[in-house]
Amino acid sequence: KGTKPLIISTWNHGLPANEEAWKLLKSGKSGLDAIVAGVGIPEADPKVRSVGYGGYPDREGKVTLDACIMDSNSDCGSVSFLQNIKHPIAVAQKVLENTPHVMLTGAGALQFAKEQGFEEENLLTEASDKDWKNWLEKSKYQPVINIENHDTISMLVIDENGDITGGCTTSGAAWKMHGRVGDSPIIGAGLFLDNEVGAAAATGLGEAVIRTAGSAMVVELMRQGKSPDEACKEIVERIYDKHKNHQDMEYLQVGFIAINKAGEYGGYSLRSGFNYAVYDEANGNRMEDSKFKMT
Ligand code: SD4
Repeated sequence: KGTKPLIISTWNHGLPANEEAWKLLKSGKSGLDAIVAGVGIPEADPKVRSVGYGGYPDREGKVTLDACIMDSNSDCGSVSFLQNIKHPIAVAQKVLENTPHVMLTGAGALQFAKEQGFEEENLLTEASDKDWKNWLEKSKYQPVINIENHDTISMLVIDENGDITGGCTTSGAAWKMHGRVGDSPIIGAGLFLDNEVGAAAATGLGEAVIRTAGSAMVVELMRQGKSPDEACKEIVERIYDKHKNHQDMEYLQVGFIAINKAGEYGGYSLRSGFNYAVYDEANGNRMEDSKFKMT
């Protein structure tokens, strides 16, 4: 039932991201290059307030970015707490390709990015600066479900040979503490893949995804025979069980997307409102609403 190639990305900004990634994939570029170019579109878009340029800052007014990328050989690269670089996913690719390491963070990640030729720039737009100043008046840390906090872009790609790649990039939770790192740059939490099995990625409250090793678990559930939909559902149920008496429950949203080796895909979220963009040969590029546990 599956189809290859296939691209799936979280949220509405997944549509233009898929469009670009599909173009590259069809022109013979690697899954990695397709992902970097694809998610690079929302990264550069100031209207997308949860990724890259124009992303909401932390509570000190600093835009700090998290991203990671992984290929079919299980090679990965990640940057976290990176400032002043518009395309953290591209830096993550350089970590994968040009270093013996998997993760670089903060000042070291910035130093590496500059050595690789990336330019430093201010990522705090006037609009995000204004929203931050409004937030400061009350300084209440209480994310708004599906809006402030949950618009990471994660993209999973299976090419026509059945090789799988994935990437994830975000400005993280709005108004987070300075130095906070979410799930998105953590291999196994925000993103995971095993080229023998499939791939999964997360969006939503990173703390909950990290606590449960979310994306790694989705892939393991698929290894045991679950469909992408079933695997995403099972881990969302687990996250619910672990959090139902937790202070985070009130505003908790998490969503997962997944693909398997056959080119089947699926997704599931805790609350309604999550959607993802899917691109394949037969049906083109379109949005699909995720199934969910509760409203
Ligand atoms: C995080 N998972 O940093 C991300 C949040 C998200 O826009 O989905 N953000 O927790």
